[in-house]
This record gives sequence, C-alpha cells and structure tokens, in this order.
Amino acid sequence: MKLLSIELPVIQGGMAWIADHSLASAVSNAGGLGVIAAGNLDPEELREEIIQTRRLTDRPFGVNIMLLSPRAGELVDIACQEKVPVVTTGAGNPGPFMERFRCHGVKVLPVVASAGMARRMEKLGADGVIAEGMEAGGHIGKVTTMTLVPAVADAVTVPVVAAGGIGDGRAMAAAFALGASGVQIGTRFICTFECTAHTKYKERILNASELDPVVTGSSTGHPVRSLRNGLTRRIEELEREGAGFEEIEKIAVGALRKASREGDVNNGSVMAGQVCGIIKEINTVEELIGKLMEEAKKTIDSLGGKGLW
Ligand code: TUI
Repeated sequence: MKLLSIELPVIQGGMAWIADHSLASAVSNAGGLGVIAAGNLDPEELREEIIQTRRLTDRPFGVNIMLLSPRAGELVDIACQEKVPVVTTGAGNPGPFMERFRCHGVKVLPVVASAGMARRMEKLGADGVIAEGMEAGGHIGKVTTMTLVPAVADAVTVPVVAAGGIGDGRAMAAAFALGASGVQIGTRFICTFECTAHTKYKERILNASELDPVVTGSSTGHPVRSLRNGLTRRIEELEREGAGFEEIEKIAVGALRKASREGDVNNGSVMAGQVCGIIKEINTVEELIGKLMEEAKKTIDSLGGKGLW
C-alpha cells in the first residue's frame, strides 16, 4: 500500500490488552502494518511498547488510540512525540486530535461506522479510513461490512480499509470487490504464536462457532461483541433489569484484561468477531499472512467460476 509504505495490504487490528510489540513487530516484519494497541495503557507504558517494537522491526508500524480511554489525549501526545508512522483510532471521533497528528507527520486512519462519518473524517484530513462492519469483535457500530464498505468507498476519495469479519483470503478478495484497498484483521491475528494473549483466550476462539459471539451493552449505547460466557449472561440479566451504563461498566471494567492476560475466559470479556467460526489453527504471523495473500489471489482468479452458471 503506497500510503503506508507497506508491502502487503494487511493492517492488524489494534486490540486493547492483546496487540503489543510482539504481535505488531511480527506483522510489520511479515510485510503488513503491525499496530500497538494503546488501549488503556499508561502513556509511559505506550512509549515503552513503541521502543520495543522499534527494537524488533525497522518497518512501518502503527498505534491504535481507543478514544473511550480517559487518557486518549496523553496517548496521542506520546504517539506524536515518538513520531509513529501511522495512527488508527477507534470507538469515537478523533477530530480534536487531527491537527496534532498533522503537525507531527503522523498518518491517521480513523475507524468509521458510517459513510457520513467517513466524509467528516476526510474533510478533517484523514489519510484513509477503516470501514469496520458490525461482524467485528469488541466495540461495534450498526452496519455490516458488506453494506458499509461500498457506502464508504462511494463517499470518500482517500483509501478505504475494510474490517469486520475478515479472517481469510476469500474475505480479503470480497473486501477488494467491495471497493477496499486493504483489510484490517483482528480476531484472526489472536490465533498466532506471536500474539501474547492467554492460551485459554486463543482456545476459546478456536472452539467457537460463528454463533458464539454475542452483543451486550446495546441498551447503554456501547455495544460490545464477545464470546458467550458467564460474563455476557450476567450483563444480559442486568440489561433485562434495566441497569444503566454505569452499573454495567462496573462489571465490564477490567474484564478484557481478566480474559486476555489472566485467562479467566468465563468471568472475563473474550472479545472476538463472528469470523471465529472459521478459525481452526494457530499459525505464525508469517505463515498466516502468506496463506491470506495466496488464498486472496486464488479467489480473485476463480471469481464466479464455480460452475453455477
Ligand atoms: O474500537 C473498536 N473496537 C474496540 S475498542 C475496545 S476497548 C473497550 N473496552 C471496554 C468497553 C468498550 C471498549 C474493544 N473493541 N473498533 C473501532 C470502532 N469504532 N468500531 C466502531 C467504531 C465507531 C463507532 C461510532 C467509531 C466512531 C463512532 O462514532 C463516533 C462519533 O462520535 O460519531
């Protein structure tokens, strides 16, 4: 991708508590764009992750700023001071930070959940946009990848990256057909050796069908997709009883860390996209990216050629 100076059109999702220097450097070394999740890190922890990533790769990488973080502004400052090549943003409007990114020469790709937001981001100077459909894991919007990507591609002139539900080369080919120049992949990268998430988290994804990820929190305006477990059942019960955002937030806070770092996949939040239904093995990042590219090419070469007509 010319914009990002990367060899292959694969961006790794900036998954909080999961995407650290180990995964990010492996993806960049394999020719994609590795992304460190700033998530809820302290600013100095983020700086350390950036330094570690630079020790492991001399290729471009990114930092994801999760805009719900109360410390988002400080994390933006660290990304700018460290002159990271690319920032992706999620779960909010990065408008207030766009000027700072521009001043420091940081390329910005906001995640958008609608064509309107994509248009606003382009006007504010975004270098590209990531159109993330609601098949994705974690914090999600309302529109599917199949509908969102072409709508966003029609709405802007900057490059569009498709995300949500992309876990193999067939889905990559589909994303290109919908008008995307590249893909962002999250859940599939969790099932790699270089990903430092707890083994139990990876096993839950490997054993999940496409029906296991459920959405909780819709009643509070903060819908999150994660694998059905004790935690999602408790949240569903609270929502049925009419609990508000604060009450649900109390049991959700720290839940992602509990699952991804401590391996408590029953009481923690196992955020994952619907694509987990087709994930069957753990691979090295290099092996996975090689398979994705090969399958995408094969799919494009045989498009529509399966004997139906
Ligand atoms: O950000 C994500 N996915 C995430 S963030 C996250 S961490 C978390 N932890 C606990 C509770 C909640 C989150 C886990 N997963 N994806 C990017 C994304 N952004 N998807 C959808 C959006 C989005 C939605 C609406 C971005 C902007 C938006 O509207 C902003 C506005 O102000 O109009």
